[in-house]
Amino acid sequence: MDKRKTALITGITGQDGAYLAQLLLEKGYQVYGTYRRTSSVNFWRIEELGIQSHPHLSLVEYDLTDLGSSIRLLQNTAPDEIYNLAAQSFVGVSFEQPVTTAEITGIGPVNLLEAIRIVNPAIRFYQASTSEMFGKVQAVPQKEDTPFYPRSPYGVAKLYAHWMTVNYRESYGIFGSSGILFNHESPLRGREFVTRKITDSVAKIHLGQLDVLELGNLDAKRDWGYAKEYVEGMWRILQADHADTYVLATNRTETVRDFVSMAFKAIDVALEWSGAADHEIGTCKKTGKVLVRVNPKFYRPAEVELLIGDPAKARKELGWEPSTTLEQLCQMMVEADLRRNRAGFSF
Ligand code: NDP
Ligand code: GDR
Repeated sequence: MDKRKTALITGITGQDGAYLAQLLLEKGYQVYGTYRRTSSVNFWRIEELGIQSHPHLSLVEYDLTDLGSSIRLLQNTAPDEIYNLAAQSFVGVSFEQPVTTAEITGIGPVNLLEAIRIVNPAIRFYQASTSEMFGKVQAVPQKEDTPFYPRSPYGVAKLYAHWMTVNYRESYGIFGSSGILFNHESPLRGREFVTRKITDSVAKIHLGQLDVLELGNLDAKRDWGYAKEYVEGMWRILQADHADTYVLATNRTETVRDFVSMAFKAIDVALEWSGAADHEIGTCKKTGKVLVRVNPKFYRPAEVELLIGDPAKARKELGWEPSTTLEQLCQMMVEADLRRNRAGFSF
């Protein structure tokens, strides 16, 4: 039997880290997953997936901003593949903490690339690049050769890490690949992100635990897919013959407003929208009760108005194709949040 492959996942406490760990364990990998030291444990996602005690999963404390730790991490875990998912990943916060975001999301990956160069240049490296690098619309749909124009400190930091991955590939022959992933969601999505904020709030409204859902820009359009399918794409990217850059997306875009209506539909509530953009409201068609309200405090200093990706290259070269519809995804998320809120806890 072949030797068990070893994968290192940075950011296993996040949405993608948890799903990717589950996938790689199913594929027979030895998985090392990194987490940050915090004052309270943060393992709810791997617990929810039931993999926290898997015999082939080891959790390692690590901070991406530390070069020495990055070198020791690779020496101690000897991975065949690294999936760098760790990041300050919330676009909204990046406007408030641009320097921290640059250090973690921009420079952090370079610590890993340097560690690969020093410890073992044969390690395959996946960088979690993002559709936020496209930012201000330059072309529709966006694909691998669409010009970048990031609109947030997060997008700028990710673009730096993206180009550094390309640069290490071209300069040192390192197998460094980037997945330019469009938004992907799931019941394990953090509650600060808009889809999960919506599904969690809809569940709370249904259960009488919340009156009104407050949101920012309802006109933003996003290409939302299902995270579980996207981590399969990450794995395929590292199994390819050569290192490269791939877009993963669904090629469908909807507004935040559409997603809100969809989530309320999942609890049999039809919404009616009215009012000007910065004080728009969504009311229940049947009762007239206000259930959604725009609060400009959630607006961003600069917005990415429209994202829609073209995943043709990934389909052709990797055989990757998403199949879960946005309606199915939304339903799945509302159901999970109803279950959690009924049980009296929601992370
Ligand atoms: P999450 O925010 O859910 O997870 C981010 C992870 O990074 C967490 O485990 C977090 O740890 C960890 N982390 C943050 N800072 C550090 C640090 N200094 N050192 C080590 N670990 C750190 O993100 P997702 O799972 O949604 O996304 C995974 C990656 O993919 C991210 O890089 C994100 O930017 C990128 N991406 C995500 C997309 C999406 O739609 N989800 C789309 C495109 C790209 P902790 O739990 O302690 O905070
Ligand atoms: P995004 O995701 O910025 O695309 O980044 P987010 O869900 O935060 O925002 C999507 C859109 O919704 C609008 N919006 C709101 N957003 C939040 N969070 N909260 C609100 O109340 C709200 N109201 C409206 C936003 O303005 C935006 O237009 C995500 C992250 O996972 C990144 O790490 C990743 O790289 C990209 O997706 C692709």
